[in-house]
Amino acid sequence: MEFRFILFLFVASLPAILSEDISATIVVDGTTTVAQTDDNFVCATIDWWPHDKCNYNQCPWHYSSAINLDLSHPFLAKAVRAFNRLRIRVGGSLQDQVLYNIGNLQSPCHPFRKMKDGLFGFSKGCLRMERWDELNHFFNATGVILTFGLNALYGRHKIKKSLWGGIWDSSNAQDFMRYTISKGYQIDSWEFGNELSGNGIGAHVYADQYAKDLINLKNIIHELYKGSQFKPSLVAPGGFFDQEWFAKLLQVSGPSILDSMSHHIYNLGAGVDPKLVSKILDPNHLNKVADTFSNLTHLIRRHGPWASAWVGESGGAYNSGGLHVSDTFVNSFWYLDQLGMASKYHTKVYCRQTLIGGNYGLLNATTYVPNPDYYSALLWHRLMGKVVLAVDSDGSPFLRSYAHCAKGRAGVTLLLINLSNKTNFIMEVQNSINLKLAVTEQNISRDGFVHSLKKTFSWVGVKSSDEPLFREEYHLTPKDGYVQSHTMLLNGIPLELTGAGDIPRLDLVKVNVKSPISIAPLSIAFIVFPNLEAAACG
Ligand SMILES: *[C@@H]1O[C@H](CO)[C@@H](O)[C@H](O)[C@H]1NC(C)=O
Ligand SMILES: *[C@@H]1O[C@H](CO)[C@@H](O)[C@H](O)[C@H]1NC(C)=O
Ligand SMILES: *[C@@H]1O[C@H](CO)[C@@H](O)[C@H](O)[C@H]1NC(C)=O
Ligand SMILES: *[C@@H]1O[C@H](CO)[C@@H](O)[C@H](O)[C@H]1NC(C)=O
Ligand SMILES: *[C@@H]1O[C@H](CO)[C@@H](O)[C@H](O)[C@H]1NC(C)=O
Ligand SMILES: CC(=O)N[C@H]1CO[C@H](CO)[C@@H](O)[C@@H]1O
Repeated sequence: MEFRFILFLFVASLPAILSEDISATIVVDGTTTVAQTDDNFVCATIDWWPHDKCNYNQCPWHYSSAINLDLSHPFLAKAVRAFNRLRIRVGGSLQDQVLYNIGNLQSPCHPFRKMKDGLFGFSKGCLRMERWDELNHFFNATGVILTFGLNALYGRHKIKKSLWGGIWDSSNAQDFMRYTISKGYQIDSWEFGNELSGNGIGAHVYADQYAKDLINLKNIIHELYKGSQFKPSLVAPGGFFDQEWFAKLLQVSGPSILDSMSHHIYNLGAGVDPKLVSKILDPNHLNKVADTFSNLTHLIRRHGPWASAWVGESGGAYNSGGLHVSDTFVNSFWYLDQLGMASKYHTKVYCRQTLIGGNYGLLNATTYVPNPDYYSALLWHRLMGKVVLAVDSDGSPFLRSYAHCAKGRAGVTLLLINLSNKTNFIMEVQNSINLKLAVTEQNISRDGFVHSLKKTFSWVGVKSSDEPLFREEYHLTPKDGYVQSHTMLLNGIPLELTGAGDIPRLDLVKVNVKSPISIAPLSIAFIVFPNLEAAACG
């Protein structure tokens, strides 16, 4: 027997300049699982860029790379620990020039240096094992779930322009993995290569060769982890989606080689683009990338149903992000919308470029103080469970809505994003009388209809219907109403580190469930309905 639970929200838009009220409905279907993310969907990256990586006369990386990040900075550990378990991916453009200082490596162990004809303008760089130890101690102490991106160009040579050929030489990576295992360092997944797919960014490799190298790497992982309880998964290619190249990679590598297909997203344009803010607030622009998600979903279903989809790196604006955009409140419209959209399209993990470094860091690269998106990530992580529910909205495209089962408890969490600078969206949570309408529209059989009436609005753990029920609201707005503020307000209170450098509490506001929900212009809200019993959230 199917019980349908439907959360029926009536939306009335109240434009500041009084004209007609527009009313619409948002329907959350609590009976159907649209998709499921990984338990640890939110992920952030640590890159390899040295302090002298510059774009547009800015050098926003400072000392934030895997090689020189200050791991003893108290804000860093606190920011990571606040997630309980944060997924981190170590990788980025220079990944395919990293040497591991272990085993028979013949080259001296130098850091990255500027080099005119080097890939991305830098020489090869080297990771000392002492530093690798430090990183792992940090990851272990802060509960990090680690994806490490391996150098996939090692042993290859440039054939012409950006095309690289030859077989991947696994020796240095093998020695590195062997060392990692001998130390007992937990690696969740090994990723192979960075942005070498399709036409590549700095370099590219043909998909059939890449696929053969993946088979080799899978065998190596299998061998090296023979005695281990946990076997890391294999993730690739960590590049931009290219239909033909991605399909070929799955076809040639074959069943069960690749566990996750990772792709990168920079859908806002260059960091210096003066239109960044207007693109972020434009629903049509935000929607464009849905095509990539959708195509990847179909491609995996068709050519490699054993693999899942990951966003391995996504920073919004490329070339280190946009100053006073990526690091300010307005970026959360893009970021949270991305998390919502990616989950709907079966993405298991979404890695934000970066945890720290560039203009798009969740943490400021010099002060290690969280930027607004840090809090958006944390709220998502704490409130949005892994089951994605269907949301139907016939309202304004400026009001974007996503619904998941609540995290770690009963109920449903809604994410509502108001891109409009002039419309206040008022929603009424309808009672069971109005629900009847919704159910009728769903064409449910007579028998189902009776049951659904009883079940549609079933509040968990409530004996008396007179007892007031609450929902929990988290409203995010920019300080002083300025969308490019570096400070985000939660329910009107600035989110700032405490005097001791701790992440502040993320305090909710309790609201009677029958009162209307109001989403102010240019604001974002998470609304938790802890008492809603949705079948899909069982
Ligand atoms: C990680 O930390 C746990 C407890 O904090 C400890 O038991 C374990 O040995 C550590 N593992 C490594 C590889 O450092
Ligand atoms: C998605 O697939 C459609 C149909 O094959 C194609 O027209 C479109 O260009 C693809 N988009 C992307 C981003 O791959
Ligand atoms: C980091 O913080 C410093 C000091 O507050 C500020 O000057 C700088 O603009 C911030 N960087 C970014 C990218 O927000
Ligand atoms: C809203 O945004 C539009 C387009 O950016 C702008 O022209 C208009 O002045 C803004 N209105 C308000 C009330 O801020
Ligand atoms: C419900 O009924 C309408 C009109 O009769 C029809 O167009 C629609 O396809 C039906 N939906 C379902 C899910 O059966
Ligand atoms: C329907 C509505 O309110 N549209 C407005 C949404 O906000 C954008 C910019 O923030 C305006 O340009 C629209 O007119």
